[in-house]
Amino acid sequence: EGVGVQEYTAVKLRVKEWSPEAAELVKGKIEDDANVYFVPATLRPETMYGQTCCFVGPKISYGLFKVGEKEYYVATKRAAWNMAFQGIFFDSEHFPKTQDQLPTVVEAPGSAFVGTLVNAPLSVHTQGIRILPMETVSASKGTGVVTSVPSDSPDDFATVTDLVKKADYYGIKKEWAELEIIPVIETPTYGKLTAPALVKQLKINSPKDATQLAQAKDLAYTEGFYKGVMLVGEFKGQPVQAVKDKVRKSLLDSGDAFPFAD
Ligand code: A2H
Repeated sequence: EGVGVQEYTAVKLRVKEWSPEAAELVKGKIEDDANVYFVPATLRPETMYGQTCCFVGPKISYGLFKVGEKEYYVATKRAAWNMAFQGIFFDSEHFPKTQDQLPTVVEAPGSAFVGTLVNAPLSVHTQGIRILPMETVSASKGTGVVTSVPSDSPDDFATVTDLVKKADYYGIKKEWAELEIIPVIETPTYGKLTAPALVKQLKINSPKDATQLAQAKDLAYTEGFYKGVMLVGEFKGQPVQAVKDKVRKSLLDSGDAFPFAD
């Protein structure tokens, strides 16, 4: 964003099954019993119950970075470099002096990972969710990975709608983008599905309607934070404002997420 620091929650989405292309790429490069995680950065940890897929930029370059014993993160090189400075995967002894010294085992465009099945913490879709393409992911923000909560993020809803409509064009299976969108937060103005309501109200037709999407995003965020009530999970029935930090802490404590500043 240029100025200031965002305090994100980076959620750990463990790979259950690689896309055929990614399976080829990682073959022989990582242990058979390694844990690999996509690590989307979010500002709305309280919405993670509603994750239905996870986005990468198809043309953005990603790395698989070794972060520990048989443990790897998928993110942009820029994000991995930031993580190194935040002590997320380095002791001072092995600190990389340049980005080229990051422990990168594979580098590939996001498109190579599309179709990969990951386990998303807190999501009601416990069988896993798919890695899917989102053209509007920014390479210079967060980790370059964005988990999708179409109930509460207008950007995510506009993108999954487009993916379902043009599944063949995107080279995906329609059902990957069509997981059920469950209500996560209720607000007085937009009801139980804030993002779909706003996308309809502002007549947003495409993930590229940047101006209306920015407006929808602001409205959704403000309404959700100040007037939202949780409809699922451990804090069901409680105001978002009161539980946002509790959901975050719970994800951090269980080891399903880590703090990430950018
Ligand atoms: B949020 P800010 Cl439910 N490119 O998480 C594009 N978008 C990115 C990104 C990137 N590189 N990295 C993170 N994001 C998204 C949940 C969510 C988010 C909901 C509602 C609104 C919302 C589920 N997606 O964001 O520009 C991530 O999506 C709207 C503020 O750093 C992250 O939080 O302020 C948010 O944008 C970070 O946006």
